[in-house]
Amino acid sequence: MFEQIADKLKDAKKIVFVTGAGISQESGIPTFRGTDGLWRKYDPMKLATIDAFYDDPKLVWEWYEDRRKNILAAKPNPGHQAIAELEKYKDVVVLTQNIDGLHQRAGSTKVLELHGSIIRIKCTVCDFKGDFKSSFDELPPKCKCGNILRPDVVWFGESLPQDVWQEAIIQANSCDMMIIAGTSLVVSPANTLPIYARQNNAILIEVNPEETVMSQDMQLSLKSTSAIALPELISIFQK
Ligand code: BV8
Ligand code: ZN
Repeated sequence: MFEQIADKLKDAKKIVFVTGAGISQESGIPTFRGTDGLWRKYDPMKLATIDAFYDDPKLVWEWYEDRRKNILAAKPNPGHQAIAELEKYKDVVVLTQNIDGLHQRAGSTKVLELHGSIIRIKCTVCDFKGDFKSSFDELPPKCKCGNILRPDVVWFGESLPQDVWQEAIIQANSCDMMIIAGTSLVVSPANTLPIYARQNNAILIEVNPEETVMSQDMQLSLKSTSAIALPELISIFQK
C-alpha cells in the first residue's frame, strides 16, 4: 500500500496524525456518522451541546456514562498500536478528535486531545478538574462547591481549549508528513489541520475506507481501515 511513498516515509522528520472516531471503530467504539454511528441512536446536536446539558443534565450524563463504560472496556487496536510503535523511528505527534484515550493507552506519548476526554470531569462553575474512572451514585454528580460537574469534553458551539488548539496548529504547520486516519473531516476547526499542513508543503496521506471532502487533496488516499493500513505503514521501518 505504501510502496509509492516508502522513501518519503523514511525521509520524513516529523509525522503528525489527525485521527477521528474511525480509528477507534475497530476497538468496538461506534463512529459518529457511520452506519454503526453512535449518533444513529441519539441526535448528536441534541446531546453533545451545552444547551442539551443544561436542558437535561441527567440525560446527557447517562449518554456519557454509557459511552464511558464502552470506552473503558475497549482496547487499543493495531491502528493505535502502529502509531505508538512509529515513535521508535520518527518524531510523532497525534492530534485526535477522539475523547476515548486509546492513543495514550496504546503507548503514544505526544497526544493532543482537541475535543477533550471522557475520562476527565470538570466543574461547571469552579476550576475543579479531575479524572473520572469510577461511577457516580447520582447523576448529574455534584462538585464540592455544590454545582454540577460535567464531562471535560468540547461540545458543539464551544471553542476548543485555546492552548491545545494553538499547539495543534503549530504541529500541523511544522510537520513534513500528515496522516489523516478515521475522520470524515466534517467537524471544524479540526478539519482545517490538513490545510495548515498542506500550506507547509507536507505530504498528506489519508486512511479511510470511504471518500472524504479532502480525499482529492491527498498525495495518497488509502481506501482501507486503520487497523489494516497503519501496521503496513510501520512494516516499512521494520524491514
Ligand atoms: C467551534 C466531543 C467555534 C464530544 C465533538 C452549525 C451549527 C452548530 C455548529 C456548527 C455549525 N456549523 C459548523 C459548526 C461548528 C461545529 C461543527 O463543525 N459542526 C459540524 C457538525 C458541522 N464545530 C464546533 O462547534 C466546534 N467548536 O467551532 O467553536 C467557536 C469559536 C469561538 C467561540 C465559541 C465557539 C467544536 C466541535 C467539537 C464537538 N465535539 N466531540 C463528544 O465526543 O461527545 S465532535 C465529534 O465529531 C467527535 O469528536 C468526533 O471525533 C468528531 C468528528 O467526527 P469524526 O471523528 O470524523 O467521526 P465521523 O463518524 O464523522 O467519521 C468517522 C470516519 O471514519 C468516517 O469518514 C469513516 O469512513 C471512517 N472510518 C470508519 N471506520 C473506519 C474508518 N476509518 C478508518 N478505519 C476504520 N475502521
Ligand atoms: Zn465546583
